[in-house]
Amino acid sequence: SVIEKSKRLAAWTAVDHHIHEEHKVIGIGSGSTVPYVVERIVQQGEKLNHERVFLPTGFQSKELIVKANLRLGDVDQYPSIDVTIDGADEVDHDLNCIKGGGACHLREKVLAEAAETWIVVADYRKNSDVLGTTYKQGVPIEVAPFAYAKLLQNVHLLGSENACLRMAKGGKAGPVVTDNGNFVIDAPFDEEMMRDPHELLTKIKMLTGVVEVGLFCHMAQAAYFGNADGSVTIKW
Ligand code: DER
Repeated sequence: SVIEKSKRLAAWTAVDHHIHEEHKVIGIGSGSTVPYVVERIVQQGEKLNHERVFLPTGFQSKELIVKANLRLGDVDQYPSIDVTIDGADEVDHDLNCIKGGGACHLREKVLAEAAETWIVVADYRKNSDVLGTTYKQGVPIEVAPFAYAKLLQNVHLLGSENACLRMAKGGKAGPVVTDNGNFVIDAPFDEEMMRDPHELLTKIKMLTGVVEVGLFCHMAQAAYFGNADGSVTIKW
């Protein structure tokens, strides 16, 4: 499909621009775009990849690394990462991202912060101006299960009347449970609040029981978007 082609285009271009011989410790994000990142890295050859270690941002990311026969590493052993490449749900004009559509944003943010360079890859649907314009499900917030009901109230008071607990769809009754054993609250905020994502991030993060917030502000060095016409848009 056009969207899959644009994901591959973004991922291949980002790998070609940012993953070179000297990069040995590489963070792999989560979602449906990063498989194309791994695909392109594998094409750099076994010899080069045998000298590298790849750190996952969750179960799906780990499976991707293992299935590609790449060397799996642990962030405990490699706290400093050369490059991490990850997807996003939406990217604004300032490279701020909504992340967490896949409920992996805690480990994603740890590996994003630990990386010398953090690069976002996405299809054209994610290329936005103000967050919340295209990704309407709300800011994903990973929360401690014990605190979720109280947090829902506090997130409502903060300005998200429609905030709700993310329920599993099919295959499991009850809420989505993250790789860390936590719940996710999706909290839509109005455009006014989404125009200052860093301010919003700070307010949400201060609420008791919040584990991590799916707003990645001032973290990306560049974002690559594949377009339907076969071109690539790079924001930096
Ligand atoms: O959850 C995340 O942050 C993932 O990176 C995900 O949102 C990216 O989505 P994708 O499937 O469009 O790459």
